[in-house]
Amino acid sequence: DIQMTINDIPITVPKGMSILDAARTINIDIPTLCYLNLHEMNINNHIASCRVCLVDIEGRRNLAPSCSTPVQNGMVVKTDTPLAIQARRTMVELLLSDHPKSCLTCAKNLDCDLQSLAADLGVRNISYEGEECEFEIDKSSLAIIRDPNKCIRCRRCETMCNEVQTVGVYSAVGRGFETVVKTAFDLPQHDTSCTFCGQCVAVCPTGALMELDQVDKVWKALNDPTRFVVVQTAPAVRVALGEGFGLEPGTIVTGKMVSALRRLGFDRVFDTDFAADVTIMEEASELVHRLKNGGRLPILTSCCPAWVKFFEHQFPDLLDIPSTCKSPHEMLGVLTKSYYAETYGIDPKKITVVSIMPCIAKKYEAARPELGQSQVMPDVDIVITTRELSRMIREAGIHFEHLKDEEFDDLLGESTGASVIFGTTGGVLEAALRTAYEWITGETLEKVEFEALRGMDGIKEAIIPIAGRDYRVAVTHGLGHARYILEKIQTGEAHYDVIEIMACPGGCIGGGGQPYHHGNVELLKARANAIYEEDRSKPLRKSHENPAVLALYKDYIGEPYGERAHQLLHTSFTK
Ligand code: HC1
Ligand code: SF4
Repeated sequence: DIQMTINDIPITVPKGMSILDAARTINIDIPTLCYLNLHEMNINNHIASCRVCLVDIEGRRNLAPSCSTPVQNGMVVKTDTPLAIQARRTMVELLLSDHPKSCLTCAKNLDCDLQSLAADLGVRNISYEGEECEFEIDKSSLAIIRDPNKCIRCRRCETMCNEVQTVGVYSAVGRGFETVVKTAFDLPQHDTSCTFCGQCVAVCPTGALMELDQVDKVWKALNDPTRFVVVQTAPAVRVALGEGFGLEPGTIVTGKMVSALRRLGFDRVFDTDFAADVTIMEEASELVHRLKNGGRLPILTSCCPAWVKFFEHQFPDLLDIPSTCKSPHEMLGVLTKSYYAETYGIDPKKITVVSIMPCIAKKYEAARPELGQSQVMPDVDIVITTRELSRMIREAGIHFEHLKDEEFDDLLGESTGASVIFGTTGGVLEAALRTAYEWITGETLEKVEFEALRGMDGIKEAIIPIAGRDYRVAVTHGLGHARYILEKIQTGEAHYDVIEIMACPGGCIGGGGQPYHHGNVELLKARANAIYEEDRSKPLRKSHENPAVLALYKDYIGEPYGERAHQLLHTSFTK
């Protein structure tokens, strides 16, 4: 252990800790900008480029960046000397000198790290005259808008994309004021191997990386009297939406969210969770089918569109192993336009399906041509993120915190605890095991919690004995971890039966469309705990017990994994 003082407070901290983290142990927050460190997931932006976290260390001539300077025995650190504070202010002034000043109309207004830092440091003048750049804004993709003019070269996006996701879309080019983070060969984002996971957006401190805003499209549909507008909400949205209204991370707002959506004018409010239960019916059947017929294992979950795009680009030789199930929100879309429409005699062409997702890649997924009946009638018409929904609720002047809880609409609104846990890493596999166990053994599974699959470790593995056979299963989140495990499968070093893969750290709760996680693991844990709490509160916790799902199969689909199920609920992948 190391003994030292920070602002005259003596502390003992472990060797190797940074001064920044040491200060946080005694509730002293040194401002940061480029810093990004998700300790448990081994995510760290080493770059120390912004120099905003400078501190005074006794006996040293220069100020030191606290994020990258390790603690030492006897160190005497001051975080608040006039010199340190002035140096930080200068750094921010330099950043602002060539930054657009259009804060009022910036999509990141009031949610921007640079803006709040300038406010906290009381920057009132910008003493340096920098020249603003004039880069083209990249609007090529259906998911991400990239405005290099707002880039402050912190390179968090680069660390996220290159080291955590191992996709390698970005790199910094140029020197000094001319430096900017760009795609390789300056290609439009759409033409790169970007998976649209949105993790670069989740950690960008400014408005340089944003989701494609589709709120206007939703308002237009809602105000078109000829449209029957249906909305569905993903599992992870209900444990994060409240943050947009000042509620604690991990507050469950399912009922308020439903109420808000009705007030916004949606004709029906459905739950993606219903379709997550359907997904389990299909995926567990597919697993049993592969086991009976000697099909290729492992089976990989296919509900995360960023992960799907990743393996299409990076592992084309493995395209026969993912489950062919569409993702739950796509299933809910197609079921609305078939089962629901036929049951109530509504013309499916008049239905607009809007998905509220924690995810940016779902925007791109909804536009995939195979996910719908021709381009004319996609399964899902518009996708907006959790953040976009909070903006809509605010635009409508709804006092979210004061809303009374309401229930989802019938037919596609009922769900089990198994579907709720889809929203956090390990949940899809746990849900599938709850059903597969009972189907394979014919016995009741008493203990539904699979603890080994829970938590924030990047790769989780377990051996699950079912009816005399040991099933080797794994869960990964973060695409780098997926790559690691898939490469082992390619070389034959590892053998599994089932693997759950999610692109975002923490799974959907850490999605690129959620209130910004800023790389805070505690926040992700609070959301995950809320997901498990919601699961525990449900009277039914196994997908195959959902009465509305059983009715769907009895009245409309027939056998799970049968002919009609294939037509509606399954898809294919492209090299
Ligand atoms: Fe997800 Fe899914 S869990 S992908 O993580 O399978 O986005 O929440 O909606 O579709 O159900 C996201 C979350 C979500 C789908 C489901
Ligand atoms: Fe990389 Fe994901 Fe950002 Fe695409 S969306 S650039 S894959 S981090």
